[in-house]
Amino acid sequence: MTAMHTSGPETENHLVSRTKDQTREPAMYKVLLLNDDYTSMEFVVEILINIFHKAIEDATAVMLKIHRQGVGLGGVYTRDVAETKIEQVHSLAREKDFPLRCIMERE
Ligand code: TYC
Repeated sequence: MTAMHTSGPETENHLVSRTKDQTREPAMYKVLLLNDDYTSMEFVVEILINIFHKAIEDATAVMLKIHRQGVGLGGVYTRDVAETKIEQVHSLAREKDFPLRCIMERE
């Protein structure tokens, strides 16, 4: 037999039950929207309502924050959900020929 490791839960083919299985919170990621000079304010508000499930008042406030400060928070999600939100935003922006970009950042 070659390259058999000598420790861990399956040593010598015994399945050893762990007495102390760890649980862990999933890593969370901020999805951040970036300002640009061409995407319409109305479109960004629509994105914040339809993709990030914000109320119109919050969506408007976040859009204006991005417009004035360059970046703003869409929401905080697990990695897969954050990746999907970003794809949805970029896909909808491309359909309208807007250059809107968003990024994710581990919390
Ligand atoms: N700066 C854009 C404009 O003046 C509006 C805008 C806001 C664009 C937020 C992108 O993420 C953004 N039309």
